[in-house]
Amino acid sequence: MEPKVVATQPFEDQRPGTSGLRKKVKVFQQPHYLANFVQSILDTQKELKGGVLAVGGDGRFYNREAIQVILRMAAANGVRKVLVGQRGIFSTPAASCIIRKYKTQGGIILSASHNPGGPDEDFGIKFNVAAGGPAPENVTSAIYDRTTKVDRYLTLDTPDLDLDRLGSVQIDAMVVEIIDPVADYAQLMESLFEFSAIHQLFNSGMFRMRFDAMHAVTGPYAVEILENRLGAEPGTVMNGEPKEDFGGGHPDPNLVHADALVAMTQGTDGLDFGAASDGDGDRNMILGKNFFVTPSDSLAVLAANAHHAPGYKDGIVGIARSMPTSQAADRVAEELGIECYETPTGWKFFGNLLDAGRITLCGEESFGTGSDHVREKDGLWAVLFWLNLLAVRQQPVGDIVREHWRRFGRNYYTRHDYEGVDAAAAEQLMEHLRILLADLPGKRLGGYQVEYADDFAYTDPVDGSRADKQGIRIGLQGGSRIVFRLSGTGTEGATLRIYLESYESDRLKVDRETQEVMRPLVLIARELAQVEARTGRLEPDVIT
Ligand code: VG1
Ligand code: CO
Repeated sequence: MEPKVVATQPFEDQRPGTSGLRKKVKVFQQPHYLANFVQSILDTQKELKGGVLAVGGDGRFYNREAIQVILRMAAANGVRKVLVGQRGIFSTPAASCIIRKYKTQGGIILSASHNPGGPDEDFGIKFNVAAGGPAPENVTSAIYDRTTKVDRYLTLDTPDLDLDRLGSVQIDAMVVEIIDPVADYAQLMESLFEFSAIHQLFNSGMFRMRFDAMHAVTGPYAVEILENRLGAEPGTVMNGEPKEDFGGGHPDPNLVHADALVAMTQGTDGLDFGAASDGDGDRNMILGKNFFVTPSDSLAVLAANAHHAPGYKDGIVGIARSMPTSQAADRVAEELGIECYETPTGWKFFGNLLDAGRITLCGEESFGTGSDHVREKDGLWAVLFWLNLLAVRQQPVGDIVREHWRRFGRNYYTRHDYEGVDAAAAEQLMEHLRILLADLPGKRLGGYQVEYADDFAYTDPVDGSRADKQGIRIGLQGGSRIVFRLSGTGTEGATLRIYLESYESDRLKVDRETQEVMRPLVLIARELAQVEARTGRLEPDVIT
């Protein structure tokens, strides 16, 4: 069949952010908008021609339509074969698993992650490379450059495919294989964790848990793994039915948006364990009875206990954390005598370190934890890792973390988000801070001496590539830090993130209330950045 050549014009706003291109659904629904971006991927990623591509998404509104567009364009552009998740579903970590396992030349993931879904909400698309991870900066730049010039795209006049039926079909010369989105991923999880020990824990009659899939993509994965394979009682997975609008909720696993789950872990009758994942299944929240594990602590605890899980029994080679993530993991790395890397925000920066075998574990403060088993952060993986740990150590979540603090000290940590701020005002606030930087070192802020202040820049130790302007970092004496960044995933206005960290080495002072401990730093940060004057906001919208 001859491809149909459609004339088009560039859109000016197709630069990928922290994790792909994210816009309102209405933006994606404009004629040619999605097609332009997909053609730009196909034009720049030459190995896709004659190669294999994985395609799937988090099931949100517009997922199915987008997949049909991508399939026709892939066929018209000479892709040999596409692996598609049944019903158009792949969680982000499962997509990474599929790309690696079947050695595809890359994958297209459709998701706006933790952002809400529905006709008036968000959609997103990103390209993952053959190693399974999000495209690195040079690839996203090439795709973006192409979007500024693209003047035609190729497609075919073929009917929609039935995405619900497993098996192989063809679009012209291209094979489309519709596969079970869960099986390969579940098998990978079985190879990493001690399923028999977790099974026993679930059947001990002494352990009660819930997993909140938030009506997002992890529902079918969690039901298969936790209930079917590990024998958790039916109903352990709540909100397990993926919905196009996530049931009207915000599929973001944190104390604010997963409040129903949080409530179930509280009180004398609280659950022993609660966990949740986000829209596309790459984030995780871990709760114990009356206990919230910060993502930064979670990374550190998993690193210190990795040898308890079969997949990591020989130990870990190194750790990486994104810059705003607390330095709790650094202390574990130091004790283990392994390297700890500090990278810019976004999982794409971990790819080279993982590929080069320099790190085994990595994580971000934004509820992201992962390892070299795939090239994305992985929500259910983190949950299973914790369950493995609980099964082996036979201790409550809170005890494990408190023990960790007594051993390593505690990095008190909080993030304050100001959402939907005027974009120009947010840029000016950052600019104002940049101007202050040079004079800060040596000065006193509140009771703290400033040790360093910079706009974080990163040189990748593997390929030497450089990323500038990755956030304002102010290091205070004693290991405390204030970090300012603007979000690169939002679709409306700007989101200002203020990350605060305070280190406590005194073993007797590690059980205090976080917001109370952080109060002085919060005030310093607000004053320094002139938050109220510049944004009109007295308090943040979300505190995590
Ligand atoms: C946020 C988080 C970042 C994460 C990114 C993608 O980015 O801060 O740590 O990697 O979301 O997460 P930003 O630019 O808004 O701060 V998600 O679960 O896509 O997948
Ligand atoms: Co996500």
